[in-house]
Amino acid sequence: MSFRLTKKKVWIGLSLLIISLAIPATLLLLKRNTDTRTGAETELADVFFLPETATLPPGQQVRLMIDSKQIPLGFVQLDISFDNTKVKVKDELAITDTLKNVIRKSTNAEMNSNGMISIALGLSPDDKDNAPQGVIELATFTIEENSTENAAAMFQFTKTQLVKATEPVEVLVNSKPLTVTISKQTPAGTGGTTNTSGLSRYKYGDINEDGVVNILDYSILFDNFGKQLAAGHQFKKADINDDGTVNILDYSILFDNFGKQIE
Ligand SMILES: [Ca+2]
Ligand SMILES: [Ca+2]
Repeated sequence: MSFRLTKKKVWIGLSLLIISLAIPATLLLLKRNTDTRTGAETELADVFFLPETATLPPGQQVRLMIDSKQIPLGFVQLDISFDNTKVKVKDELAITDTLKNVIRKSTNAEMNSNGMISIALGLSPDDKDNAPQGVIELATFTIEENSTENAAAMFQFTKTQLVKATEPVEVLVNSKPLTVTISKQTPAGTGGTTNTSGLSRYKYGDINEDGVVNILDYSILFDNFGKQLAAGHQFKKADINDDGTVNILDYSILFDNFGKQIE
């Protein structure tokens, strides 16, 4: 009799033990799922324009860029609003072939009457194993002033939806607007020569300081892209803005001055 009681007690004890172990295990699993989700959300992609600021006139070619970091992209939808009483888009959007399926693309007439640029692009099924990632140029367009007076305008992202190529998950996006200044005063130095007024030539993208910003400077920047160059490094000047890393910001400065003579 006493043996049976003991056996019963053992069973109860075991059951309690299993339950008490199961609760923390479940909690741990739940926590791990939450952690995984939080981890995914920290992968921020940047959506931006190059250059980041423009002064009109004359017209300025603008590149619509994404830096998806390590995330392969399968689908991108972007809406960009602008004040069509101050600026206008010249010609049609030129879409690159990064994401080959053009699902939606505003026409020139739509953009200028609505003050809205809308683009939706998708990965071609043929490219499924070769989805773009990192710094991607999505499209280019040219902007012109639509005002006879000095003015300021912005191109702002009103919708940014990026979807991973590998799973139907949205990527969080950090977007930066394009700031446009319309200055009706004749800009100085339109002859293609930039006076450094005491600053080193490399600050304008002339990395090898031979007096012109060209493909040689580009190749130095390209070779050192992503690197942190120590003081005294042979190509330290590829870090044009001196922020410690050769990156898209330096590329942007070089791009703005490409072809110019630097005095
Ligand atoms: Ca040069
Ligand atoms: Ca830099």
